[in-house]
Amino acid sequence: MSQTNLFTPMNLGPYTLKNRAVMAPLTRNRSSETYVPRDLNVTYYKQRATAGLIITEGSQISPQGLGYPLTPGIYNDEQVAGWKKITDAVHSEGGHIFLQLWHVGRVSHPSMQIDEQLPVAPSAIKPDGDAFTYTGLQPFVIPHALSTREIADIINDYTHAAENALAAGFDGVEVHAANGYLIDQFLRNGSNHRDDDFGGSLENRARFLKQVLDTVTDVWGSDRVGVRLSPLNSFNTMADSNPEALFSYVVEQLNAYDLAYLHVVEGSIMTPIDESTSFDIKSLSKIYKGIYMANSGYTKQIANEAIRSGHAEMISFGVNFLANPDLVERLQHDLPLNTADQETFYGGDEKGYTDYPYLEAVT
Ligand code: 8OZ
Repeated sequence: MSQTNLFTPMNLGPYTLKNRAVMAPLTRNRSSETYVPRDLNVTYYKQRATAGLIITEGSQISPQGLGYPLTPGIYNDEQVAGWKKITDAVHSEGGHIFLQLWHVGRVSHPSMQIDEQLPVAPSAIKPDGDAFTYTGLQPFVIPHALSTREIADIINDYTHAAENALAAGFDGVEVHAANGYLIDQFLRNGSNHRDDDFGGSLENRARFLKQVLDTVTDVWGSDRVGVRLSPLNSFNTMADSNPEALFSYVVEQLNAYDLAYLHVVEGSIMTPIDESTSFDIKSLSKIYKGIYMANSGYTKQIANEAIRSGHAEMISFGVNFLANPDLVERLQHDLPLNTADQETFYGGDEKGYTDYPYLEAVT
């Protein structure tokens, strides 16, 4: 009997995916100066359409959601038209593509905001370190703590962005609730000190995520919406007093949504895991009843073990997809992988973006 592995097709919501190897969302800072996807971005995504599923780089839901140079938006018609070229190209290759909906919250800088306004957050707590601005690194500032009225406005921005993603021809959307951005800032009590309905108890801290999911699933139907969490990631000064309790609760709540998938960053990016509060992250996949997508340092062998053991149904690959447009074929046939060039990860042109060679070109 054949065994399910990374290369076995699967159903995801209404779709049949060619395999379970997913291109993870990767910020590449190569949109136009008006945050519109360009032809260079079309080539990049088209090259990677043999992934079972592509999840795009984070796309800000509003000008306020911006925190890094040249990341593409999904809040105006020009951006929808730019993304449409990408979804058409990926579909023409038989691929599937979800857009990642992103709001950075406090991980921004007044120089990146309309009228030099303060970045927003659940509470007026500054992250450590510097923002990446158009004039280089600048220290983070104390963000503006959102009023409940302003929170409602952001939920409306999510609705609008979700509608735009539908108009742009995506197959679904992933809600970015990971890596220290706005939704994660609400979830964790290191960044959320509110004493209203959006802070304090686990129920209250999860309320913003649930309101986002309520509206996004209204637009898309729950089976075309995924969500990404990073329970152990300390990037962007994320901390929680009891991440196991928090994320066990959140994942239980997600069961009720019947989503396309839950995507978990099981490790940390950029910064080390806080060992004092870490827990057995694999336990979350046991709590979750739907499709679980695992991320962080998976090789073909570990991916296949995870699928075989029932830990995960799908595995996402970041750096390896960045450097190997034909990653699926290379993994399938145990062929060598291109090495990723860190210098060209964030910003630049086609170098380190669309010029990684395919196997045929490897001698
Ligand atoms: C690295 C650099 C900039 C942004 C994330 C969107 O961590 C990001 C990101 C990663 O999810």
